[in-house]
Amino acid sequence: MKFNTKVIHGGQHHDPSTGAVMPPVYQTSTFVQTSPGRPLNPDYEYSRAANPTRTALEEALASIENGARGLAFSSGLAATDCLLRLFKAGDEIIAMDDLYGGTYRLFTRLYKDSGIKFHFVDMNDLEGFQDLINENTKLVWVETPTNPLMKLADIAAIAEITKKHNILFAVDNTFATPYLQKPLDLGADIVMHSATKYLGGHSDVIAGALIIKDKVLGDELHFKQFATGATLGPQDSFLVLRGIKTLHLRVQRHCENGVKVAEFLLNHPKVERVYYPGLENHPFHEIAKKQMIGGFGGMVTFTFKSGAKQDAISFLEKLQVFTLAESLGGVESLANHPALMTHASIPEDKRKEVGITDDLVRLSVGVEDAEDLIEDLKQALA
Ligand code: P1T
Repeated sequence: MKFNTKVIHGGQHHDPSTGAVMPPVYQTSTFVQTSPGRPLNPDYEYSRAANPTRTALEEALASIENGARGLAFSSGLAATDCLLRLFKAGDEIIAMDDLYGGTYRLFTRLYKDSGIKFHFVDMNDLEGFQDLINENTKLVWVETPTNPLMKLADIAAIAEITKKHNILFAVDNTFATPYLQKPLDLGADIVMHSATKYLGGHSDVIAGALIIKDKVLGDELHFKQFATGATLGPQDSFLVLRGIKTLHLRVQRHCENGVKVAEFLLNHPKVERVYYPGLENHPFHEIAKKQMIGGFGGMVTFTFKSGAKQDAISFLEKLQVFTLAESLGGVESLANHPALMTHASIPEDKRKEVGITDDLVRLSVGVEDAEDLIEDLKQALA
């Protein structure tokens, strides 16, 4: 089945009891047993373990990412947290040096006393990255493109190294979506999503996902999910499943508008630097062309010639079509100031070190008419 068919039919079955075309929202916490320990339907006894609406979503997730098992969580961070439960004191994790602020906070603050050692490295320095690998290294974690600096990591090249050393390799595929990039096909073991973003697509749900290539590892993670409990409820599972059905159409338009916005900003006299992997001058454009198939997404980040924080703030306050808000990947265009908003949990010196400056603005370009978006940017930059 091709991707555009999978988003609609992948892993989906008509409801067996009613023939409903869409899976009903099974708003139930528990399921009937005919005898102790013998549920009426052997797949369902309690919704923390499994719920049919969540199953429908999980099967769709596995289908669109080409994995053996999908798991749906109550947030992207809950999905990442569940993955981290595979590791113990003494283990080491190598992560990319530009990550969503909440992921960085989870790694550096929540897991500070866990005994797990985190390294944050430039994943494009493959030699430096390999030098860090030792017998305790258990996981490599990348976001590509990264939030907010749009750095890329070469998934196939990293997978070759992790395979050689028998290390798990996880990719946060939130920005690219499986429409543009399929990490499991490129050699990764696990894909993570903030399904709050493009998969849901309508800014109306907080959700997360893990998609695992290997069934045995998928089952182990399902056990951890069931035993800790950060599962996605039936109503939210329904919303993400509905979002996925138009993922291909939405992402196409996000990409078209993303290019137009990036090119407009590139030629604007007040703009210093535009971070968009589709631009030829983007430092990782060649990797983007290799692993992002069909477009470069709808996320665009830029800085001001003046370098002034106040210019970024005034611009954000003047926007009218773009909404100033955290999050991304919805149909509506959003704008964000990473240093004061989504990445404020990263200490200032670390932010500066990676390039999250006070004049940096991140745009999630939506699916509105591109002319209206550009007019809005023009008036806010004036
Ligand atoms: O918010 P949540 O669903 O828990 O997902 C966390 C997360 C993980 N990975 C990436 C790349 C993300 O962008 C996020 C969430 N990001 C935002 C809320 C934001 O505005 O950047």
